[in-house]
Amino acid sequence: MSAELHPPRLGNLQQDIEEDLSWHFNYTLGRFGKNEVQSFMRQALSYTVRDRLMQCWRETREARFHNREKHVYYLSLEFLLGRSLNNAILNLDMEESVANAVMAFGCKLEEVESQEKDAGLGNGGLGRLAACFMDSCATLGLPVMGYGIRYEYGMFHQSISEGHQVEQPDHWLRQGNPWEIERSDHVRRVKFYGKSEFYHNDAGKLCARWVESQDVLAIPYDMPIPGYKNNTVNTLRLWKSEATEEFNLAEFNAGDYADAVAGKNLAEQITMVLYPNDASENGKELRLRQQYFLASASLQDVVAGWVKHRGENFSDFSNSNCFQLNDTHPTLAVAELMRLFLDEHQLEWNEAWEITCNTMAYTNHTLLPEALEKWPVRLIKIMLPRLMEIIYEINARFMAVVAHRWPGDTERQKRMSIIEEGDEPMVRMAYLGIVGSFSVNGVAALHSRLLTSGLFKDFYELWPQKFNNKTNGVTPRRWLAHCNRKLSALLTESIGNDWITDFSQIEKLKTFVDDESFCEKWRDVKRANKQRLAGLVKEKCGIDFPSEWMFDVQVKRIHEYKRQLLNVLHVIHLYDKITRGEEQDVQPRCVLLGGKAAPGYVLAKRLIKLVNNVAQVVNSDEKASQYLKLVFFPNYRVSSMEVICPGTDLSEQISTAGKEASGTGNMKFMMNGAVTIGTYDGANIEILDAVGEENFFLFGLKVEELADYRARNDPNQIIAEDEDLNRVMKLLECGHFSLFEPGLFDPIIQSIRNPNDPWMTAADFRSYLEAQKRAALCYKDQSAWTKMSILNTAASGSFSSDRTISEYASEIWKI
Ligand code: 26Q
Repeated sequence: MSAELHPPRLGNLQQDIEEDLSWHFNYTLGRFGKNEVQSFMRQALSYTVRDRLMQCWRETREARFHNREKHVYYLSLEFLLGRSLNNAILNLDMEESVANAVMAFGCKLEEVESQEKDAGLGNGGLGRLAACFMDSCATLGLPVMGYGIRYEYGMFHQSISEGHQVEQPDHWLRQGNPWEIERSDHVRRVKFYGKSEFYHNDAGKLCARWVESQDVLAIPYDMPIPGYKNNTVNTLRLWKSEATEEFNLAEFNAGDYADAVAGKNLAEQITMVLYPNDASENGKELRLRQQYFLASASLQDVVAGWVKHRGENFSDFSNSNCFQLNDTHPTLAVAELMRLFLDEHQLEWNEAWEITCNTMAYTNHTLLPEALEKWPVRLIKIMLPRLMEIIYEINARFMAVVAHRWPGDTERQKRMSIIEEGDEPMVRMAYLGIVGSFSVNGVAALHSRLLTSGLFKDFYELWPQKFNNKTNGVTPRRWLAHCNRKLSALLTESIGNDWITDFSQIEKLKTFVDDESFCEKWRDVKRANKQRLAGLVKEKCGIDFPSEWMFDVQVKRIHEYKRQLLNVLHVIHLYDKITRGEEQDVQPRCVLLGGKAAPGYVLAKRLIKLVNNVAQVVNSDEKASQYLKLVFFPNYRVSSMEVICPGTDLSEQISTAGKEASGTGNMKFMMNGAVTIGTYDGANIEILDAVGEENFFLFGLKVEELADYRARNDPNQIIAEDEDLNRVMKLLECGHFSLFEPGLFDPIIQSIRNPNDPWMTAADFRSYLEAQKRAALCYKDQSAWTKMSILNTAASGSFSSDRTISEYASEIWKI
């Protein structure tokens, strides 16, 4: 290493980067040995790249502050960022020089990048959407800041033991996180428990205050969010909880020093772990504490900034600030902003309420009634006494509005009340969100329509103007430019490189669909990506995926409504067909399933076991394995999707119609040239509209048909009358996939045979099978398939999160 070191010079030439790497090895990391280069390159490089963001980060902040621009705050309990190093290098446009500099130290950039742990601070779609949105906001140069929680442990690590999911803690910060900067100068205090008290202020006004509370400190950690080659660096601020100094003061004074220090745990627990639950809420007190902790710390942060620069006049607050609530998880923000205005800044109710309602906007991400968040009044009363009073008052005034609009309609009042009455009165978080916001949006056209005609119908009748749709999108930087280098190069070679920031340009690809040499290049790229994926599958699962076979992929959280089961039934059907001698018309295929099950979701975990058992039988069958391979891909996460989606031919989006709010994996696959087999659900509908029926394998009952069908659904009869399904069920029921554990799959079998099966597995089986046959047939004609693949990428223009964010910016945020 160079003997004359100097502080980082921040140049972008290979030599500058090499020198800065040496600097960080020596001075930041204190690593002097040559043999330490391999192990510490990732960290040295992260600091080297981070240095180059710092100036832009400061300038972005200062420009925003000087211009007094309206700011948006994206409040989310989840930000599923994945890796940062690759993203920063891409956005700073320094890939070549970095790759060469790293090479000069004997390392390969791709390997260095893959040593970074994913920031897995989210469960799935909702958390990854927040991350894509942050990327688009920065790339569009919008003044948007994210607020979230710095979980010590992110989404659990999934390993598979004897076919079962085993959860292990994800201590992602263990090797340090070069992408965060602690900002102890912006600490906030968050109150819990205690009680409220009324008093007269200096002006003689009756005011409330929250006393005898147990406070927790919120320490902000800022992460840079670089825009794509535009010198913008936005901020994601994540809060960590810490005990206050006077925490357990009494015990300190009583001499119980050690016990008192141990007691700090209680405060520090708040941000310890992400709840790995992505649908049915489980009512854990700690989860509520997390939600309030985020809402309170973030709002205090924004309000304190306001007071510092504008003083106590809040009349312009809603023209300058907007909070976008990512589902109901942070909706206590509505009541918290009221508390800050009323108690800390002594505004009158009406003024405070008007500002609050004009500042909050709420996004809904689910139609499953069981996933609608509710918290016991009893719990909120104890944990957040002042908030509960404010929620009661909000509700009382809202009930008056309802009574005025529908005089005498007490049924409707009951239905719409923020407080659900009963033995255990509950606060309905979605209703608090709707009442306290000026905008309520769904995440795909169908979903938004179903919200206004179903779950939120009463509210839509009262305030139609609040409701709108913002169809989800994904960032083409990570989900194409970064993850699919080969396709990116081909795209840029043929249509230029504007598509990276103006994804509507991708449409130009259409003109190449009849260009044979282009099609050949397209196929070459797909083959290379399939080989890369096959390498990963071999490494993780020990199974060979021949790259000429069709790669059929379903990766997402494991859920009954997503119907991974339907996929498995199809695989069993293919296995049955091959083993009974009808292999001649089976298109050879490699089926990959992956995803995590919530640790308490027994049926979802059993499904994982089923996939593994079927895989065992199929892959070890001499004949079947000549046509069919099945794997369960362990620990599916953002960085695995970066390898999986470019290597996929067929994208499985097979939810029960009306259940998947949008889906976003569907968009990542489409961009990368996979063809979708899917139901008429969520954003699939918009994908289908964009690409045309002839380039999409549509199947299954539609929402409108389902309601009718449910009443007469008779799975047992369907099974009896469908020879193929009957054979599949027989294999399952005779224990062919559970030879040593009889009864293992009984709960799954029962769910298929259940006449009230909410997921309609048997009902959609035949139609799914037919769609699979069409897909297989089409795949045999490689030239036809390639055209479909090209047309899918070409039609994916509107599924960029840049388009989504532009709509949020102009229609909701007004920035
Ligand atoms: C709530 C309370 C307590 C504990 C956990 C939760 C919780 C956490 C996460 C509830 C739901 C989630 C995540 C939901 C989610 O990811 N929804 C998905 O959002 C995507 C982005 O809009 C959509 O594309 C998917 O259709 C939707 O399922």
